[in-house]
Amino acid sequence: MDEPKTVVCPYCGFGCRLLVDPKTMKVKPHRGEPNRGKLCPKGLHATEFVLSGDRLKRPLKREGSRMRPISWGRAIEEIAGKLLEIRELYGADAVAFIASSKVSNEENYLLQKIARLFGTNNIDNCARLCHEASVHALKMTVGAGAQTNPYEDLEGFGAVLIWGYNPAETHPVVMDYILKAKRNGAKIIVVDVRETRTMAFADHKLIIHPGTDIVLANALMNVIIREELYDEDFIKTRTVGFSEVRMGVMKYTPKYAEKVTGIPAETIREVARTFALAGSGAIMWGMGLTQHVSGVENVMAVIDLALLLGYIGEKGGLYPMRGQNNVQGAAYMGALSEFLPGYVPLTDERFRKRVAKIWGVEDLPTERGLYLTELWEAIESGDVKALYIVGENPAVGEADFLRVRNALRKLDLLVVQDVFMSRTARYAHYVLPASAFCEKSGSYMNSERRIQWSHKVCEPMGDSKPDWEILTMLGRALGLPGFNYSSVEEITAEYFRLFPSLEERSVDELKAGDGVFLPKKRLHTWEFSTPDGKARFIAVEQVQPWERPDYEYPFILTTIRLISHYNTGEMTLRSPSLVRLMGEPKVLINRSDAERLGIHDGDWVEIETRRGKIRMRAKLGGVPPGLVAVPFHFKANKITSPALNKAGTPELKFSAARLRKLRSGKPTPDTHR
Ligand SMILES: Nc1nc2c(c(=O)[nH]1)N[C@H]1C(S)=C(S)[C@@H](COP(=O)(O)OP(=O)(O)OC[C@H]3O[C@@H](n4cnc5c(=O)[nH]c(N)nc54)[C@H](O)[C@@H]3O)O[C@H]1N2
Ligand SMILES: Nc1nc2c(c(=O)[nH]1)N[C@H]1C(S)=C(S)[C@@H](COP(=O)(O)OP(=O)(O)OC[C@H]3O[C@@H](n4cnc5c(=O)[nH]c(N)nc54)[C@H](O)[C@@H]3O)O[C@H]1N2
Ligand code: SF4
Ligand SMILES: [Mo]
Repeated sequence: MDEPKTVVCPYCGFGCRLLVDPKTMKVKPHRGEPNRGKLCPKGLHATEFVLSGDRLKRPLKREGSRMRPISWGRAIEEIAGKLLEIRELYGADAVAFIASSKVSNEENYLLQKIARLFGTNNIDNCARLCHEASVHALKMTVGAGAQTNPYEDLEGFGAVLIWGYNPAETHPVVMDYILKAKRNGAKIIVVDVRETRTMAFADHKLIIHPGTDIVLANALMNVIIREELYDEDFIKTRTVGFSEVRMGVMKYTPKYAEKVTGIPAETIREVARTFALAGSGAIMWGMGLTQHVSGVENVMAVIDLALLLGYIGEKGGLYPMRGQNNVQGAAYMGALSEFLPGYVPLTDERFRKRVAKIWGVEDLPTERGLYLTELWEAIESGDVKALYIVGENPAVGEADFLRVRNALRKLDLLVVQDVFMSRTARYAHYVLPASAFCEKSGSYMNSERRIQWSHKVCEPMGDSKPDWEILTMLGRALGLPGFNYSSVEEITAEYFRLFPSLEERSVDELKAGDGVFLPKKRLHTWEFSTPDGKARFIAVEQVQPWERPDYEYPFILTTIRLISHYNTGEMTLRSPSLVRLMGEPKVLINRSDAERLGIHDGDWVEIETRRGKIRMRAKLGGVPPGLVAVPFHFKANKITSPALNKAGTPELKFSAARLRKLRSGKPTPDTHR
C-alpha cells in the first residue's frame, strides 16, 4: 500500500501520469508514455488542493440561506424523491444533468446512464464550451470526432501548424514533442491573434485579425491549388468533393486575404509553400478556432487544408488538442446530449438497442437533449426545473455568467456534486462532497485517446465519496436497473462491452501498462470512418462574428489562458505552491491604444461590453491595435458574448468592448469566492 502509485493528472487533457508517494503525497513524473519523465508545475503540485482545508467533507442541504449537514442516506433519498416528483409532474426532460471532464470514464458513464434510463438526453459536459465544434466538423468530413494520431507521431512530421492554440501555456508537456519535431527539422508555423509564448519557437508567426481564420485557410489552399502543390493521388483515391473546394477558394487570393486577415500576401504564399513542401504535417488547434460563431466552419477549413495535402493518415495528423484531463473520456462515454457512447448518433437504432439491452431496458430516448449552453434559457422559460451538476462550475465558466446565475436561482432543485463549495455550489439545494482524483481509482482518456488507469493513493477526505459511489446510490434510489456496482472495475468492464476494440481486453491489462487506445492508435490510415470510407471536402465561406466593433464599443475583446491559472480556479487557487507562482491576471492592451486612452502599465481599467463591466490592471503590449485580451479565469465571463455556433459553443473569443482608465481601483468584487 505504501508504494508510489501512478495517477492521471487532474488538470489538462495532455494526460500526464503522476507517481504519488502515499506517505508524503509528493509527486514525481511517470517515466513512461505519454509524459516521459516530464510534468508542468500544475501536475507537480496536483495533490495540494486535495489536502486543502476547504474540501467539502459532508453532504449539505439548504435551509433558508444556510447550508446544514445531512446524512448521505437522507440526502440521496430526498434528491431522488424530488427528481421523481418533477418527472411525474413535468416529464423527464424537465431534468438535466451536467457531467464532468474532471471525473473518470466510469463516473461519466454512470451519469449518462442515469440520465438516459431516467428518460432524458439532457446530459452534457464542458466539451460543449470547448471542442464540440471540432467534433461536429470532424464527424462531417472524416467521420470520427477525435484526434487522429498519437503525440509520438508529431516528432516525425515535416511541419507542425499550430492554429488558435497556445500549448506553451496550456499543454506545456506537448511542447517537448513539438520541439523534438523542430530539432528533427520540422517547420513550426503558428497562427494566433497575438504574439504568444508558443510563437517563441516558431519559424513562421502569423498574427491574424480575430475571427478571419477561414479567409487565411482558404488563401493557403488557393496558393497550393494554383501552384499545384496538392496531393492529387490522395485526393483522387481517398476523398470526395475536391472540385467544390477548388471553386470555393478561387476568390480567396493572397491579396484579398491580406486585406481581411492582416497577414501580408507574400507571407501567405511562403507559408503555403513551406507547409505543402514539408511532405508531411500535423495541424494542431485549440480554442482560437472553436470558440467563435464560425467554430464548426473554422475547423472544416483547416481539415480541408489537411485533406488537400494528404496530411491525414500516414503523412500527417489532425490534433484538436483536448482541454481537460477527461473531456475526451466524458465524450466517449456518452456524456453529450446528441451522442450515445462512442459518438454514436441517437438515431442509430441497432447500437441504441444494444446499449439498452446491456442496461436491462427495451429502448432509450432518441430526441437530442439540450446543450449545456442552451440550459439557461430553458430554465428561464420554465422548461427545465431540476439540474444535477457533477464537477462543473458554470457560474464562472459559462459566457455571460450573470444570466447563468439568475437561471440557477430559479431552479426547483439544484444538486452540485463537487470537491469544493464552488461558485456554482453556492446556489445549490444539496451539495454532495466528492472524493478527489487520488482518493479513488478509475480510468481516464487523454487527447490522443489513450485510456489510462489512475490508482487510488489515499483514503477519501472526511465523509466524501468517490463520484461513482454517489452515482451508484443515486441510480439505486431512482429505482433504475443494474445499479448494484460494488467496485469501480465492474463499471469499467461494463463500458468495455460497448466498444468492439475493448471487448476482448481485461481491466488488468489496462492497469498494467501505459494504457490502451480507443478505438486504435491511428485513425484513417487506410480508409476514413465515413460510410463509403472517403473523406469529404466541404467548402466554407467566411462567417462574420456575432457582434462587431462599432463606434460605441470599438475594441475586440478576446479571452485567453495563462500557464499558472486553471479554468475557473477552484483547484489551482487552493494549491499554495501554484498560488505562489501565480501572477495577477491582467488585461493586455496595445501600447498605441493605451497611449491614446492615457493608460499606463499597471493602471486600473474598466472593460465594458453590452453585458456589463469588469475591472483589472492593464499590461501594455502583446496584442495588436484594437484588440484586448483578458485571461478568462474568474471574471471575464461576466462580459463575454453568449452567441452560439452550430455545435453549441459560445463565441468566447470575440466580443465588442470599450475601455476606460480608472483613477484608482479594486478588482471586480465577484471573483471566484
Ligand atoms: N494553464 C492552463 N492550461 C490549460 C487550461 C487552463 O485554464 N490553464 N485549460 C485547459 C482547457 S479546458 C483547454 S480547452 C485548453 C485550451 O487551450 P488553448 O486552446 O491553447 O487555450 P486559449 O488560451 O483559450 O486559446 C488559444 C489561443 O487562441 C487565440 N485566439 C483567440 N481568438 C483567435 C482567433 O480568432 N483566431 C486565432 N487563430 N486565434 C485566436 C488566443 O490568443 C490564444 O492564444 O487548455 C487546457 N490547459
Ligand atoms: N471566456 C472564456 N470562458 C471559457 C473558456 C474560454 O476560453 N474563455 N473556456 C471554456 C472551456 S474550454 C472550458 S473546458 C470551461 C471550463 O469550465 P469548468 O469545467 O466549469 O471549469 P473547472 O474550473 O475546470 O471546473 C471543474 C470543477 O470540477 C470540480 N472537481 C474537481 N475534481 C473533481 C472530482 O473528482 N469530482 C467532482 N465531483 N468534482 C471535481 C472542481 O472543484 C470545479 O468546481 O470553461 C469555458 N469557459
Ligand atoms: S501538462 Fe497537463 S497533464 Fe501534464 S502535468 Fe501539466 S497540467 Fe498535468
Ligand atoms: Mo476546455
